[in-house]
Amino acid sequence: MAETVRLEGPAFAAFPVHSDLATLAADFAVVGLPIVTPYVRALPCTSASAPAAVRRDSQRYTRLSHYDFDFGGPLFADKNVRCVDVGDVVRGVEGFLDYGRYATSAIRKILERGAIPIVLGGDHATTIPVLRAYEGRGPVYLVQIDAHLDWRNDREGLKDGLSSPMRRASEMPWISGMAQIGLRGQGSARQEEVDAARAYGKSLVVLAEELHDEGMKSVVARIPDAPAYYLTIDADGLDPSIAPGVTNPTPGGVTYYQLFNLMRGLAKKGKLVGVDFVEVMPDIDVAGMTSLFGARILLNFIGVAVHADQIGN
Ligand SMILES: [Mn+2]
Repeated sequence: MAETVRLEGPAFAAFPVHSDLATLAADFAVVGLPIVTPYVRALPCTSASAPAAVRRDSQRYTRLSHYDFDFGGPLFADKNVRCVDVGDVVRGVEGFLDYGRYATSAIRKILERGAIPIVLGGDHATTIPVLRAYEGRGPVYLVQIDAHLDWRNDREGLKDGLSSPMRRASEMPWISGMAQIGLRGQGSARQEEVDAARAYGKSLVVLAEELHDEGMKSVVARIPDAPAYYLTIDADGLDPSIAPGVTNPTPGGVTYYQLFNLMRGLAKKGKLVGVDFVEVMPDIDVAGMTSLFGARILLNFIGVAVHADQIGN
């Protein structure tokens, strides 16, 4: 069995659709992975519909030749940047872990074709099969925006769920370290998870309060230099005033310009090799603000890579 990739509905930012991964010829490939962790004791999760919501709201950002004041010119700098939407890796009757294997296979094919994955989750379990696809492409430094540590070894016996992505990443030899930015309040972590992250020794934890005190530029300076950075954005890491459509809205989160400055700072240090935006709950979102934010910030990710001359000609 192999994964099936297909798009129903509008493409992200009206990009061309190209679902045949074997013949992909792109700099950036948007892909939806509607992964939802099957925890029994958990709040309802509707992130399976998030890729469609982010794509819907991305239609507002299709004036790519217009002046973008956040970039001092067009978002893609009038360069030839090949962006496609490959669609979603289709969910069938297979189980959670088998679907994860399909996701890894799809991301691996995107990387083999030389494209940078722009991943629409899914809950935060999405990041685990995505990072597995980077095996052999390390070292990759992982940067996480999140309210939570996500370091549970397992929950309900499940090791690849949304409470465990950073723990699983810590076990991948090609992941050289991680910065965890925006932590605050309560999540699934207990003292033992905090201790485990500390014992790992390569996790730079930046509390939300520290970020607000010192500013993102100072935080970026603390992130180790690396040849490659992968960015995972949990919507609940953002402030709920700009991203309310999450299971656990927690005051004090990361702002738009902090996240934007993080991307620009990372692009000066190393190559941006992938991004995901996860944990959006479209059914409890407010006027689509969270999916709209996701659409904008993922376009910014592409724009930052282009403006840093990493991509395009
Ligand atoms: Mn998370």
